[in-house]
Amino acid sequence: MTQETKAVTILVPGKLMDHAAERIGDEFNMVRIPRADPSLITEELAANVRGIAAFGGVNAAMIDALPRLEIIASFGVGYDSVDAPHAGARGVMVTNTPDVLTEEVADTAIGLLINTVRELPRAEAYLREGRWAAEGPYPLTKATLRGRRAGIFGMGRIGTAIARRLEAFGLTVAYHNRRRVEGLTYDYHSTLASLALAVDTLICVAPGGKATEKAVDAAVLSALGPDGIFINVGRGSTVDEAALAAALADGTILAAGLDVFADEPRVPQALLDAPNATLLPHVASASVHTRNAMADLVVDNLLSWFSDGKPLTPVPETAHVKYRK
Ligand code: NAP
Ligand code: 8YV
Repeated sequence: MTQETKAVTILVPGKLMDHAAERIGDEFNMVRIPRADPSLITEELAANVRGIAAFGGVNAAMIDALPRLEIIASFGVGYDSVDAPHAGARGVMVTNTPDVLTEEVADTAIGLLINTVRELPRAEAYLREGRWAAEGPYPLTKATLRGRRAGIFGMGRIGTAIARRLEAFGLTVAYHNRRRVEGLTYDYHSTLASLALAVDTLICVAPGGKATEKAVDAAVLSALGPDGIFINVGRGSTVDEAALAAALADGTILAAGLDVFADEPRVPQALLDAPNATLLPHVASASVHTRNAMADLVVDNLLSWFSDGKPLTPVPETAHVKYRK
């Protein structure tokens, strides 16, 4: 703890992991409010807050309500709920938590893929319901991983970690990004539709936000085809959920595995009702080990900014923001 940072007021709107809150309380003058709502900003907060540690969204109005704000340290690698372009225009630095969760999220993506393809959660429910003893073996699964062609939508840090695992499982890998990744030998597709046509297993790990909104739509699902498996560990906003529910119901695709939804924690009834959907409550990074590492990176970004004058993991939209020293 330094005298310098102890005088700095950090606002924590809404919930934040205890591990992060304890460290922020030790190192800074931490103030908590129930949510990131500009109507909760008193004159005193407006005069003093220089940093935000955010688990959830921070919009333009919230940024504008804090004239002395210098940095928003966001919890999570995806920061679509933070208005980073507005922060950048206001000279406010935004940081996220890349890398420390990459392998965990990739592990979960593979687990979700296998659960979806081989119906393991349904097979376990069958056993627990006493049906194995009463009715005999669980039916053979229609799908297998064997011979599958995987396509990754969002071949970044996590996409690459998923691709490595898929290769080890014997699947072929192709991908779609806005730009080809130099040095990567997987087949590149300049459109999502072309990728979906070329593969039977589409894994979305692209960021949310306007640029990807409902990118996985009826046409993409139809291109994936009747043997198609769709996995989403990116953001729910990237999928047209009504089109997905319809595609699962009418056999346009075979099955889906989803960790993320457009309006969390609300999950559309049509997806809850779909027996061929495997659903998780946004848990891809949710181990104590990895969430603690993410929490540490949130606090370390604040400490680095206020002690050394620079962020550790700035997001591209605020890369131009002048460092403090
Ligand atoms: P990353 O390294 O920045 O990778 C993102 C990839 O998506 C990049 O390769 C990027 O390539 C591509 N991309 C971005 N915008 C695109 C667009 N409009 N169209 C096509 N491709 C696009 O990020 P990461 O660390 O791998 O994380 C990826 C995302 O995973 C996060 O943003 C977050 O939403 C999600 N996530 C979810 C969980 C969870 O709990 N389920 C956990 C962690 C992360 P180009 O720039 O060339 O397009
Ligand atoms: C977290 C995530 O669950 O890092 C991300 O982008 O989606 C997850 O790791 C989320 O950030 C918690 O708010």
